[in-house]
Amino acid sequence: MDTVGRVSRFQSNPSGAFLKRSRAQFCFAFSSLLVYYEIGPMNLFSPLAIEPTYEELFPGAVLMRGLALPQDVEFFAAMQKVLALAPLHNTATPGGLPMGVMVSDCGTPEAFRRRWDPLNPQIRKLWPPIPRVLMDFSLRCAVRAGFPLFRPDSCHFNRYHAGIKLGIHQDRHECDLTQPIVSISLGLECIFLLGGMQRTDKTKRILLEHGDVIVWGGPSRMRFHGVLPLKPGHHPMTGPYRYNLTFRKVA
Ligand code: MD3
Ligand code: FE
Repeated sequence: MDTVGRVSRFQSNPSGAFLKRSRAQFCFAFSSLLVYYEIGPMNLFSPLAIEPTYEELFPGAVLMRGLALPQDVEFFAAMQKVLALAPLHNTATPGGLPMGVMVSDCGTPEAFRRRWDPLNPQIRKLWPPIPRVLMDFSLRCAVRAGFPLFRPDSCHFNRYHAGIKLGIHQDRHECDLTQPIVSISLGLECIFLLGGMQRTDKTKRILLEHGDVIVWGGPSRMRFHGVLPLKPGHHPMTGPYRYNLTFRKVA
């Protein structure tokens, strides 16, 4: 398998066993003491026991697997609150074709005005603000990856289901390209394609799973990228969906 992903992450576990991030547990009562067991090789079944990685895919592109896991419930709840105020909607490709990905956004009025889409005139309401927990986390991700000056003004949400993909593209509509983009994956896994500065450059395949974070900055900010059609599946938190959150400074 030449996809960068699960295999390399889990091979580094000392037990050598293939570990899933689900948790198996049982309890029993023993002379009025409640005894609590986690089943598994050592304690590695606990999601919190798997350390995040720090992988520089290319200069400026840092993958931190599992970094969002300890706060995944909080982040998902914060996103759901935003989506209640700014519902997911369909979008179109630059060529006007319908895209399968459902999207929504939050952020400042300035960012909203910069992004306002004449093709989607029904969206007139200003965006809700970026929830505090998400803003704080995105700043910490950027600092870790070497971008302490990151000041996002918006967060864009993508939701995928089985069969939905995102074609190869560049993100070049933001004003200040010295600002990185921070991306968080939640829910079903996907295979992410990371290319070069030309659309036709060969791409690297990267498995992105629940809780993975990537920071895109510096010389990697303009790399072409996309997502292969999602495999059907069920995730305990997100059901049949994969969500991706991208924090940006757009205005
Ligand atoms: C690489 N989203 O919303 S996030 C997008 O998984 C987008 O939904 C994908 O591409 C998704 O524009 C990928 C990762 C991402 C975001 C920005 C990048 C990768 C990037 C900018 C430069 C290079
Ligand atoms: Fe993109």
